[in-house]
Amino acid sequence: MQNDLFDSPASEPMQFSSAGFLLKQWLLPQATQLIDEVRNCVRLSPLRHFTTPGGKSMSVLSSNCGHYGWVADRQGYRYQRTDPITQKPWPEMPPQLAAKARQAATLCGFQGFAPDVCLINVYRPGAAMGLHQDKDEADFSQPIVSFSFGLPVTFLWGNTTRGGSPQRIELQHSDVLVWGGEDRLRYHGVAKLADGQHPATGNVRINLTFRMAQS
Ligand SMILES: O=C(O)CCC(=O)C(=O)O
Ligand SMILES: [Mn+2]
Repeated sequence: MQNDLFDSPASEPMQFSSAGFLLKQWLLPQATQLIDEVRNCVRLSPLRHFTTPGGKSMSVLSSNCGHYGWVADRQGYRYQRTDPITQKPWPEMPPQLAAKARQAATLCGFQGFAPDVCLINVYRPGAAMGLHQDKDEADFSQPIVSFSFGLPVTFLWGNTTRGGSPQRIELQHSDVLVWGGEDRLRYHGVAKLADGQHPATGNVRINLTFRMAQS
């Protein structure tokens, strides 16, 4: 990737896998505004630790905005229209967030991406996400678009089956990952977040994962 001087946003995606792309600092010009939009959403549907079907509390704090939200509980993993805490629909996906997700997908060669879910993940130091596949969506022909804000973290990029040592990708504030096609069901995760402070988010990392749950 040719990223120019002075840390300006990437104009070209960096391809790290057959159908996996990294847009370095691509959201930098809009980051403050986009983070404010996320803050508004979590005022309406608060951050919470989901419990896995196995009964473990996830270390990441989560919420959603959009037509659907991803939830986990003792019954399993699924998408639903209402927030189990508020019993109300999830907050509307802020149009500016949806537009940037769609634009990122297009830039990486995925046309027609219209996310109906934005899973909001907030990592505090010590939080991590184990290797998993995103496979609760109806249509795997649509990509995943993932925004990172705040503290840096190591993203783990595995294989389409469990096992092997994952590729490590350093993610920074305002980076975007897009993966789809033959890489859509890759195992991926996030290493434990190191302590730190970031001017945009304080001592957390915010991840937004845009998906099309229904085709
Ligand atoms: O935090 C990240 O970068 C990844 C999040 C993720 O993979 C997920 O929520 O499914
Ligand atoms: Mn995932």
